[in-house]
Amino acid sequence: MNYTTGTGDLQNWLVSEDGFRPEWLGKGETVFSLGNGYMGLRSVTEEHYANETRNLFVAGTFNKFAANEVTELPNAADVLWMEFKLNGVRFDLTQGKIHAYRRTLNLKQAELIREVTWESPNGDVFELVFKRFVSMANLHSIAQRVSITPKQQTVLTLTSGINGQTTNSGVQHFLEGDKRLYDGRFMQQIQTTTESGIDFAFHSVHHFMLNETIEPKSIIKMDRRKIFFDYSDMIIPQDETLTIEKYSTIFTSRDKELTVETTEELANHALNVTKEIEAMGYDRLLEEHIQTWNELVWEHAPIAIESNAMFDQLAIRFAQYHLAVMTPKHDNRMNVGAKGLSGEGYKGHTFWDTEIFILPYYTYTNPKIARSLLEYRYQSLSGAHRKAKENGYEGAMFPWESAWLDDGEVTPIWGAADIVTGEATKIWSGFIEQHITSDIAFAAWQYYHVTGDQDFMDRYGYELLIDTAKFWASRLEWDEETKRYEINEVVGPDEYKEHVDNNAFTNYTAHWNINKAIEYVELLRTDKPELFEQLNDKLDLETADERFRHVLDLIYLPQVREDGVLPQDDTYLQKEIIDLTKYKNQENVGSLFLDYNLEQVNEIQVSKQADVMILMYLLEDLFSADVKRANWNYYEPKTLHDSSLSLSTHSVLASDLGDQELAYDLFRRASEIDLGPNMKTSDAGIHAASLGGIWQAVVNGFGGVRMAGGKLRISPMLPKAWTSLTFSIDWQGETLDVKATQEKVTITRRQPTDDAVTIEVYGEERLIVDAFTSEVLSV
Ligand code: IFM
Repeated sequence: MNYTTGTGDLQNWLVSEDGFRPEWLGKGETVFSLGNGYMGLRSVTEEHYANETRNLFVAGTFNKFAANEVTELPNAADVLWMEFKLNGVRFDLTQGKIHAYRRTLNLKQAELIREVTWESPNGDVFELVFKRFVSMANLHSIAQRVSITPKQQTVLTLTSGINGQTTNSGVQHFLEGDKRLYDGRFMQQIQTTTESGIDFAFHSVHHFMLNETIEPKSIIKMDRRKIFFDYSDMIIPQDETLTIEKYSTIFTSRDKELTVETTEELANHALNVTKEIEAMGYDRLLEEHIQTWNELVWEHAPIAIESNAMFDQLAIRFAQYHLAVMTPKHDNRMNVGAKGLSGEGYKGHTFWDTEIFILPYYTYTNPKIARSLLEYRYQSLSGAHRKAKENGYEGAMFPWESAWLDDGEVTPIWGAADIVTGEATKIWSGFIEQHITSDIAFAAWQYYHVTGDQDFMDRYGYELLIDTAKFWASRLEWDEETKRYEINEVVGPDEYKEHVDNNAFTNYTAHWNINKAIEYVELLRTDKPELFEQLNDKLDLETADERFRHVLDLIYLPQVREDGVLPQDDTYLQKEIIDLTKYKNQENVGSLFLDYNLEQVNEIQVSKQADVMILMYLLEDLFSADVKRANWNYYEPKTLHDSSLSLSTHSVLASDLGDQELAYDLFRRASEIDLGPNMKTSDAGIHAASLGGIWQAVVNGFGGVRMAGGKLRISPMLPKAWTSLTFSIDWQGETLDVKATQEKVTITRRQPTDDAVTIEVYGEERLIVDAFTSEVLSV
């Protein structure tokens, strides 16, 4: 990967690859993936290669292949596909000679460009430029432009169309459906998912130009789940350029904004849109697309890092780019997948990754989107109730992995091979990784305090907070011997410790959840009697409240030892300590499993990811700086950061502890999870949570932004490498612009009012009317 190809206005906006390596296809497919939250398109090349993974996902269109499989996001038809024959030779970069090659993702324009000079095995030379984008302005459109300039007169043959033979690793989620050609040019393929019955309408059309529009000789063909054209006998004179444009649209019967009722109406609408976008042409479509990106992302929440390390600015833009590509902002029945919309990994499912890692980005910069993502959780309460009931509990027990709103739990049961037993490893998360419930409650509370969105609280927030607390109150187990409530048999955030008792993160956040519910029941009772009555009817608040108050002080909260260490669970600190050097310095994550199976790992003091440390980040007021440091010193050396969620959390914490250089090192390592030199880490898709975490490392870490106890704190501390950091955040309905340097920070209210805003800056509460500047002080 090359990060320095952008110059002038495009400095720190371009990510490039300078060579074609078939064994590294997955990296580029993911890192360069395109999308608009409605759909995500893996960046495969037009022409086919072995080991490629051609993926097109439309958010929220889940399907279940068979009763014993879990719901997953189906891989839709391939509309990118084009096969070229140049003077009778297939265009194939594994053959002949590559004289020049560069593929670049322009983050600003969200456009992918591949430039190749290729010599075919028979000695002919061609310059080819491939461009494409997935429109942010028209969520259903994909535009491609291919320019071919031969160095000798050339006869071109092209096969191109819609290929619905795609699968999810062999699983076909679509019925055959109908195919049809309209007006001799517009290809149509209608397919329906096998179980969920969602109709997909795919359309593609080509447009050819050689100085002027041409109509090459063509023949339409159909095959199983496939419709395509064979174009032949296109003669391109030496040094002239043939441009081929391909416009495709994807619509589904899940599209909320459509008023169509039948598949036929859906298909007609889609066909009309395809005609419209073809008429607009690539350049106009691109212009609109760029403008929308600017409005939604680059001008909306710009972050500027002045640094001697150019990579840092690129890294935060890369994170913002992919967050926009993966987030279904158009529909509150959908959420973000752990791999966004860029790969089959985790089946398109939503995890706590959204609430704890991604949501803060939106809460602080685009509350509307944050609210939409939280509304998804509210709407999935039925599944959470079912899961609670099935497990003998009350209230809302959110699934560890989520797909459809009312699905309940969709975590697969069996995972990777156990190297000792030779059996598949059981995935316990869906059964006992339960902290997701308080994570969602926490995120709703955080959203409320940062945005001040009372309407959200009245409609959804109080209910979410109380219903989740009801789950915890029923989940607690009374221990007669110790006379306390415990939470046993769980997996905490550290997934290398299964079936543990009293995981600190789980117990503390459950306690926090119940405590908040008590506060809100009281508030409703006194200040909002009508809402109290409504929720009482639904949740039986009186009984719930009684239980909350009874259990609260009896919940066991593991206590810090004399040396300041908080036990991660009842047994972690008694487990064997081994030399982890080899695994800490690993090139690929999970190297521990080449030597141990999960059962053995369970018995070692080794962590996959932040556990106690993330507790100390989220509930920061409960722990002193000394305790945080002691726990860092104890747990970090035992943490392999085998989950991509780990490094960014550690970076924020290192910032909190005043170790900016360590924080910077961790920020860099987090940024390299997808963008770095390891060419295998991103094969299954982008690391969505890590990208949200990178934003947190910058804004919550170096930018020192935090909402604690309902109050805002902004106390930036930059790493040495940075001269300045500029960003803006939304705080309770207004925008604050923050510029921090090594010496001072200036906070400016974009829409000042007479009511001053209170912000804690370096330990002092400041009443800011329009702007405030402070010297940088260590915290
Ligand atoms: O949610 C995470 C989990 O914390 C670690 N394993 C991967 C999941 C999805 O990203």
